[in-house]
Amino acid sequence: MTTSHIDSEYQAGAIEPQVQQDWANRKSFKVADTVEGKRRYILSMFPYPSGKLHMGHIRNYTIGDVMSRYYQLKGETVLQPMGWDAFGLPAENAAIDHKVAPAKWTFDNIAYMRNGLKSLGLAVDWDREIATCTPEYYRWEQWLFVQLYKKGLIYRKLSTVNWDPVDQTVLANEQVIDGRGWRSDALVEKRDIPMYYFRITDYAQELLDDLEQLKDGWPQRVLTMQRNWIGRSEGMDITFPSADSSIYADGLTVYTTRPDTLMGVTYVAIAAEHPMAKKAAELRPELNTFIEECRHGSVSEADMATAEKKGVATGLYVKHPITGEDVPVWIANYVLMSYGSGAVMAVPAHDERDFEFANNFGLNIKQVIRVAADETYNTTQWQEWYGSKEGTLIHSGEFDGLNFQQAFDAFITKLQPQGLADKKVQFRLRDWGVSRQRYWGCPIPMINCESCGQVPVPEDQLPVVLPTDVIPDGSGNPLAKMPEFYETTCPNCGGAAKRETDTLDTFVESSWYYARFASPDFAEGMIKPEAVQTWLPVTQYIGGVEHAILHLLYARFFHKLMRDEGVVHGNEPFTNLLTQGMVLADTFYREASDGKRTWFNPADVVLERDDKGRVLAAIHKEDGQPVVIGGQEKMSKSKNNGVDPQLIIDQYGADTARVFTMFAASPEQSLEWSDAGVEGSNRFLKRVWRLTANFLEKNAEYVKLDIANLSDNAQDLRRKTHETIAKVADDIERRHAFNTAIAAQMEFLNTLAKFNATSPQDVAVEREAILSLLTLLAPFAPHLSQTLLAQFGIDLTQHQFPEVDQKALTRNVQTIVVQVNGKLRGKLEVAVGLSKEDLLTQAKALPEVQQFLTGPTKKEIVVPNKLVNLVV
Ligand code: ANZ
Ligand code: ZN
Repeated sequence: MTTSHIDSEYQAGAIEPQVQQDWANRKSFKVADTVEGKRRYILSMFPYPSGKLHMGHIRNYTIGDVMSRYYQLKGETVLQPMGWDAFGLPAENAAIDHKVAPAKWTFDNIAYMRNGLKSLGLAVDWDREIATCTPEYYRWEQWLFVQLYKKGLIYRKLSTVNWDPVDQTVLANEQVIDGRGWRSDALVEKRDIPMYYFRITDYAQELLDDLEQLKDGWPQRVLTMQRNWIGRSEGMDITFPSADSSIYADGLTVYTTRPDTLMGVTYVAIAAEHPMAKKAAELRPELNTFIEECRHGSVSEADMATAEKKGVATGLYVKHPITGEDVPVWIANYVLMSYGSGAVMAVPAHDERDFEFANNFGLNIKQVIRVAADETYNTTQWQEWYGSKEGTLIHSGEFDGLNFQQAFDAFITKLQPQGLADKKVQFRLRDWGVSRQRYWGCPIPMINCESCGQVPVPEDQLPVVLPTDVIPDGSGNPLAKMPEFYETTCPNCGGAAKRETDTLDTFVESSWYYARFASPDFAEGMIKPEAVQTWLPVTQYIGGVEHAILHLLYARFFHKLMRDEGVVHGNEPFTNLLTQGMVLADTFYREASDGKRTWFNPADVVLERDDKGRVLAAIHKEDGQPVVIGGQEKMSKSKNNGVDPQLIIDQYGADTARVFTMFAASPEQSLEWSDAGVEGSNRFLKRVWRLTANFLEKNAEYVKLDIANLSDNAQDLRRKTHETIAKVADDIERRHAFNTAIAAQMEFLNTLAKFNATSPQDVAVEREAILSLLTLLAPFAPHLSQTLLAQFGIDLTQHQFPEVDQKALTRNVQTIVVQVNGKLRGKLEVAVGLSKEDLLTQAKALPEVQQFLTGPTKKEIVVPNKLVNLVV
């Protein structure tokens, strides 16, 4: 049945383009919007079109592709789409640097990267490709925005943001590094500007509760990160009445999770933006210097906790709610206006931040919780107790001796009737500010009218199209300078009005693309209802752990928003999640006298090794001088240790790149790049090729397998074949251990290579083994598999994963233990099913047994398939 002659050597460069063309011609991976039967949606996080594929992409997409192809072989219909997270800042920066419109830059990059991904041989339905920067896509995002705005789930408010005075934009907390803008390095200021917010806090409890539904499909670590980010805490609002209500009437309400420490409060700290701080500054203008200072620096909680504790006394006092004593009020840089009520009851003895602050300013420290048995304490001991709710109250008057819960109840009982305390559930999660003062994003579909205020763009006027022939110059948002964009009429009163010129955070696009893939061309709504039924939720999502918090939380939130809008069903978008590890590579550098390091790409460095292969030194290729070996680090621009995957694909072929990335580490682990590993993977594929080519050369005749008539050798090979099938299936399906799945195939290949067929039935078994190996390998090296299987008349795209033949797994030889008086004395290798008599004869004949048979046997026990015990 051999169809054509193949090269005796593996030529990836020759076969891969052909196979890819074949898939494209036949649309092998196209799936319909509605499908009956077993189906699966496998999604790898879509890329940002930066212009370059990196190893992280290769890893991410190969994992998804291995899974997709595996389940296709199992007879399922698999949706594996690909698209582009196409809005965002880098396009604008490129525009500024190269004077090219972000749209052009983006689409050029997409074209280039699409070719790169196609050369990797992904089983993607390319007819479903989407780019989030197209009006066909974002029009539905605008539609949802309008619905949510009408429902009150989106609102506009003035809010304090990180403002980069050089880039003229709002920065996210993570874009502020040591108080400076991540790109401009400018000192960040705080500014109050109107922004649109998604009311994600309305869903905080549900986002928390539904994590329970994900506990079998998501990594524990990611669930914990989500839980901590949502940050539910149960505590108490406690009010400290104003000491002089003629100055400040309201008193101060603080949020605390440790009301048991109430009697240890020695001052109250407020945020610089707190109304009481403003009041104090009116009385004492010198406070403005500090308040102004707080306007710089980050609004991130993590930064605030670690920054040096700074503050000023306001000169104002509040009354302790229990004792009525005056408590000084300080403005402190570690108090966030956006959390709780922007005020903290400070207990330096039991809170680390308060302790640091009190020490800096010589404030009282009063211990009120006793944790250790004896009462003597020192600050080192306090350190250990921070955060502990274990102790009992001391120095707390009538409350002495109570534990945490008792104290909680006692303070509520005492203060609630006076309106001074209330139980409170607090979430760390804040509403999601989505306005960006940027050009290259989805226009916010709102109109600002002088007389009507904010008016949503009517549905029949959607989409609000972003002009694409714009080249930003770095000074603010170009949309705000384009009357042809912003001039409009108010849909409400018909008067002249101004379009919103802010665009949406790009996290909004990536929050629902997974759903759009189900029916990417649907023009009547976000998703076609039948496609929702067929494809959602995503069965398996794959991506970097760096997205474990924000992206996944926003996507989960969007799923619930869309559910409540009737667009999707179910509560969660991603049933199973796999987070892949980082890709690492060697680093090399030289250090100048001022300590500045220059990093060299591994491709420009030669390693000198001793005869055992140990690395002795690293030498720069060009100047022949040594460089320092910096160890393995995450591939990054800053360490110049990126390996361009396209070079690997060009040199060795996509199949080698795929096998290497899957073999070098299990998906959750870090993957260490190594040239030797790439070569090893390539050698493996070459050996598979050669073995198959040899077989085809020698065995043109097809022989039907007859399992009843196999030689021992053939039975052994057959057992290995079916053991490997079972192992690879289990590794892929249950363990996601793609590396051991490949290792098992390598071992299988070794067994196959040693097999020497001497009869037509031997050849039949060998053929079965080779076809099985080629099929097991197909998810990893599909081009090679498809080409070789074709030689057997098999079309990979129609092929099935082999079934495990349980009969093949049972050994025809088994080991029987021989005992004398219950002690192990020898072992027998015998055919399965040997008679009792024959077993006994063989056991007694063993020399190592005979020496213990000192007399006639009194009893002879045979446990079938296991042991013989001779009693003398
Ligand atoms: C007194 C106290 C004593 C506190 C103690 C802690 C330990 P979580 O658990 O994360 O919700 N806090 C309240 N509002 C704050 C704000 N706006 N900025 C900074 N810190 C704020 O944190 C709750 C605790 O964080 C609260 O409990 C409060 O300090 C502080 F031994 O109150 B605690
Ligand atoms: Zn109006």
